[in-house]
Amino acid sequence: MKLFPVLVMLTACAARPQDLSGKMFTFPLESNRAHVRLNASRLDFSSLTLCHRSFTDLKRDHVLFSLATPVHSNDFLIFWDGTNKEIEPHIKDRKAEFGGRDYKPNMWHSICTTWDSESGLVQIWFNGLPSIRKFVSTGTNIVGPVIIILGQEQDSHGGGFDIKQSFVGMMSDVHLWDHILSSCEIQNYVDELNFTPGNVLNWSALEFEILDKVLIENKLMTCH
Ligand SMILES: *[C@@H]1O[C@H](CO)[C@@H](O)[C@H](O)[C@H]1NC(C)=O
Ligand SMILES: *[C@@H]1O[C@H](CO)[C@@H](O)[C@H](O)[C@H]1NC(C)=O
Ligand SMILES: [Ca+2]
Repeated sequence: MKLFPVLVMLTACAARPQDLSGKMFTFPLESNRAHVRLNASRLDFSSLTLCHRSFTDLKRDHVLFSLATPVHSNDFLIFWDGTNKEIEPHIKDRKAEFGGRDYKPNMWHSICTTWDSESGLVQIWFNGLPSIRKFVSTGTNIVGPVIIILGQEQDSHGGGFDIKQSFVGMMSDVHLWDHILSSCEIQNYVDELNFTPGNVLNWSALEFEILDKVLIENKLMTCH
């Protein structure tokens, strides 16, 4: 009896875009299986901006966003390195390291990452504060049959998950654009004001599939 609505919801998830405004994905346990697979509306990027909010109490390494192609399993990866305490955007299997960020446990953090293939520069905006711009990879687009996964880090195209890099916690407001946002647009995202949703991944019209134990819950956790 209790199973029935869950099954209906899972079928609906895979079938058509859902408006996840005010909602979050909850990844409630450490595993090498639980993840969400997102469908992107484009498969060729000469530049991009990714924004997301996450909440965790993990102290170890963990993934925040994993985009793989058959050629590069870390074609576009956002990773927290728990040993060196730095946020690492990986692009085309090369990484940039951003240390000195106040990545406190048990609170929401918004992270936006921009990259463009012409300059090869990557920059992060951590809770709205911009980093320096670092060179990571230039020349070629991120292109191909992309597989985008939340909750697990891909060491191969769509697989190769490592429980010790899995994400446990909550994730929300994932947007991906095929261009670099202005600093004002990023600030609007960070402050949860009006902004143009991602044209590649749109949290208000998200196509996704949940595999194993990931829940959709309301994000509001404070009393108003
Ligand atoms: C999403 O992608 C999967 C394969 O990755 C595909 O089977 C599914 O039909 C796609 N869903 C939508 C709504 O496009
Ligand atoms: C995002 O989804 C919302 C809700 O469906 C829609 O109104 C909006 O046009 C979409 N934005 C983009 C850029 O696709
Ligand atoms: Ca890995």
